[in-house]
Amino acid sequence: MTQDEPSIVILTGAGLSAESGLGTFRDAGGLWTQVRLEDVATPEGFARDPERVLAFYNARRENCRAAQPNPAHRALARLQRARPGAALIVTQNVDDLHERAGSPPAEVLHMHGRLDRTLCNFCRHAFDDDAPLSTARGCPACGVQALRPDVVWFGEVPYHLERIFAALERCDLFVSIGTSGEVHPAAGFVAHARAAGARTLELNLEPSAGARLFDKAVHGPASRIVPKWVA
Ligand code: BV8
Repeated sequence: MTQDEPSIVILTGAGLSAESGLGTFRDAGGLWTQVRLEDVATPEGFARDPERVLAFYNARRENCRAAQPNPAHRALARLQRARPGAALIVTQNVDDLHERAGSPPAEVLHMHGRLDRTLCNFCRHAFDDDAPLSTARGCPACGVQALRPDVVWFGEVPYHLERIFAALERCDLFVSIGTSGEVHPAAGFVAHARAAGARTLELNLEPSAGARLFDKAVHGPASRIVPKWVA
């Protein structure tokens, strides 16, 4: 993002990909209502039962491959292509639907990692890969059988925080789309942007946990309200 561009930071969450058929986490029927996050999205859960964790992520890799970007992803990509460098997407999502919709990869920060990358839990070597994960696969760098999805689990430090906070401090507008505002540090971004003088807008199916911190809100399905906002 260039220094003098009026800048927009757009935080996206699972609600953006809901209409692409990927589950959200905390809605009725959401992922965290089917499995305990402590069992499948923490380092402790992986240490306790790696096969169970890898099976959970292999299933999500399958769903991700079958999913298609929806009109909301495509509208955001149009905005970014129309104004190169002006709109930075910070996504909590681990799918690649922003990129497949045409968002420039350099303008999409996956703060919770990506399902289509694999990480060695032993030497931290990370690489593009969406083959089935298994405890029998050795790390291509160190050979240890400790491969996991390159996603940020609870208790782990999210990616790109320095660049995210620098963008929040400089942005004119902070937009939050499809997130419940329950997970930190992402849930604190709106307060950070406000403190730096940005206007704040929430586009969500319903008011999030941080709703009171937004100057404006539009409620409805992302595939309807996001293209209207971008237009
Ligand atoms: C960390 C990857 C230390 C894995 C995920 C205070 C400060 C700091 C930390 C904490 C804190 N309090 C608690 C913590 C610890 C913890 C945390 O936040 N716990 C929660 C449960 C209270 N945070 C952490 O552990 C984080 N790490 O803190 O490290 C640190 C921090 C900073 C600096 C140094 C050190 C790591 C958190 C990351 C965990 N990994 N994902 C995976 O995907 O399997 S998070 C998980 O929740 C999801 O992946 C998702 O990304 C994330 C947020 O969920 P949402 O995207 O919001 O989804 P949700 O279902 O909740 O909501 C969907 C929304 O969409 C709803 O509002 C719904 O109404 C709306 N919607 C639905 N359909 C539509 C729609 N909107 C529009 N259209 C529709 N059609």
